[in-house]
Amino acid sequence: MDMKEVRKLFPILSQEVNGKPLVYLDSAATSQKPLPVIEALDKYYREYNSNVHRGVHTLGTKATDAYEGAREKVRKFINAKSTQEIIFTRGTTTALNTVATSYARANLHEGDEIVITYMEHHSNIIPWQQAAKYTGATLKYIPLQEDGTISLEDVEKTITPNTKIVAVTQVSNVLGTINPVKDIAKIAHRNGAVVVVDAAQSAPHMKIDVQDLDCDFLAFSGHKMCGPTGIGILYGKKALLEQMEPVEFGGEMIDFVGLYESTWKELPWKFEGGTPIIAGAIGLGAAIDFLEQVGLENIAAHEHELAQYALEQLSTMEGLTIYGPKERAGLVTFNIDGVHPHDVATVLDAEGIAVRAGHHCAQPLMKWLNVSATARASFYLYNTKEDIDQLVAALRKTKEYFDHVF
Ligand code: 7TS
Repeated sequence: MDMKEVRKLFPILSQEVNGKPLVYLDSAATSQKPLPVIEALDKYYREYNSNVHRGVHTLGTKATDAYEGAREKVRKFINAKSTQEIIFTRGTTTALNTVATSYARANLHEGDEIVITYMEHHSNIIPWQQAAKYTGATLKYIPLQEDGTISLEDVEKTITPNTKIVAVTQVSNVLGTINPVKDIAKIAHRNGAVVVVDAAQSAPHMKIDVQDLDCDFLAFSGHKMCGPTGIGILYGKKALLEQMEPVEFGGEMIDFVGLYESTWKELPWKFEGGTPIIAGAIGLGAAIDFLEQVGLENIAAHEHELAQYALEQLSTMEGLTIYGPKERAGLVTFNIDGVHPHDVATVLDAEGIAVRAGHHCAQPLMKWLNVSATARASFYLYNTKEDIDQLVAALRKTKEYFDHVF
């Protein structure tokens, strides 16, 4: 599918903001939604809204089929062996917390190590800090090289036979760094550790094969990949999920409830307490169909071209610092000398351009970069080179304005 045609499927993009055509460059925070996803949600609520796994009535059966059908789409999307390994969660944050609460607390002890990197999102830092506090384990960081990548040498040095968990992002939401997760998994496994992959910024943009990566757990969010908010995925190897205790207890997740003891349903439902995220899962299923129709390879190639074009254009601007390596995913994080990124984002907004400014939920990385905040432009399948031209022109204007005024 031609990307110009793909863009037309996103109704929100054809509006004006502050009198200018909207240029949406904040997809790393959340992506926009295409018509097939909006229509799938609309159809569910109009035609077969019902709770799942309970009644035998027709709408209930339709909703259950759609909900479980979405699970199979996710399974195929990441090439998991079984739908029992696919747990619907509220998002990446909930998925990572499930592993840190259930797996880590039961399996870690004093003297054990949890290894993460300096480029993690807070969602892949704080659950491990908490797990370390609870179990007496130590949290260790794989250092970054000057360009914002990690070297396998440093991975080898940081992971030891005491390491029980290695949790790493596949793509940095700030630097755009793409981490060698498969190699990291090999090193972790050689030392007897399990590997948790934060795929929040990779699953929307590149083909993921959990069997090829050989990761033990993997987490991602629907809302960053054209799906609705409030739905995400925890993938886990069946053997590990089977030995884990649920985190939430209540309806839907039980097999038998006695007065003082209860037993759980089999996987994956033992981790899905309460009425599940039915519309969210159906919307995510539609998003996966859509992304696969466009082709993950095409999306990755398109974004690579945009990122390289943006780097080329922005590196011609004096007084602009770009963070992260040259070979990167589809986002560019930067600062203009002497201008606070919030001011940059405010001026860009007046031009109809949406970028993110702040610490991007990565304060340890901000510390490493020696900044308090940055601006970030992030791209997705609907962005164009013209969007980047608009960004560059608006940034030149911003710079001239602040050079002139201050
Ligand atoms: N991990 C990474 C790498 C992320 O980029 C994000 C969200 C999360 C985890 C958390 O995902 P959630 O869906 O559970 O919130 N990242 C961003 C961002 O970069 N700007 O806004 C949200």
